[in-house]
Amino acid sequence: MSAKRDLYELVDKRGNSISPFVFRVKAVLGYKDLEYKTIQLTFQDIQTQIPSILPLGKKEVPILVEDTIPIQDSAAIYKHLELNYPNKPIPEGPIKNFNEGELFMAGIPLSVNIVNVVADQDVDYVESKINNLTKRSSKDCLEPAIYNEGVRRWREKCKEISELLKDHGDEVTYTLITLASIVHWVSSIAGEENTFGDNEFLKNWFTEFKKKVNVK
Ligand SMILES: N[C@@H](CCC(=O)N[C@@H](CS)C(=O)NCC(=O)O)C(=O)O
Repeated sequence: MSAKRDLYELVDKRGNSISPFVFRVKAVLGYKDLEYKTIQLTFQDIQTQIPSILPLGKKEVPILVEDTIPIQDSAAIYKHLELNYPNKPIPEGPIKNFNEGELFMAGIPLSVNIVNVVADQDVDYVESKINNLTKRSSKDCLEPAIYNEGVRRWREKCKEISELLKDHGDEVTYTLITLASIVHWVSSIAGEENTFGDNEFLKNWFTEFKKKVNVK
């Protein structure tokens, strides 16, 4: 008997999914051909609705409810799905010289554009998150001189990543799902032009990878 699955996700005002961690879960489910329904939440919804689903959990998505059992945290959900649906395994597959944290950090200056894409009721909340993280207002971070320097550094990092992908790009591993999730996060918030620039290789790899793991 197949399970019923609800995946709680974070969306912006256009209804687009903007969380890298949710992307990871969608990729694992998609690659394993496991069906699921998404429940779209704003940041405000996460704060108000998650306690009734998971009273002792963090106010964060992703949460996957399989039948009636909720599981939180993308890594825990990956492990659960790997254990219970081993027919299409997804190995961890670490890549030498790929540092997930560095790529994520490089994406932060571009992710400040989140103030312009979230639902109206989320703007103040994300503004305070940006202030905590960068010690600046989003307006200062988005000043062209500062923002463009962030874009330049991000693209430099993407060039390094593209070199690694030339050897590993055909694989479906959790490391590559993580890498793709960070590219997804930046492009969903900062737009494709800022994210890829003239890096056609990364853009094509990302498009093909999403097809392989069944993520739109
Ligand atoms: N370690 C968690 C991180 C999840 C996380 O940070 N989720 C963010 C969305 S990208 C969230 O729900 N944030 C809610 C908030 O900041 O209020 C995982 O891997 O699932």
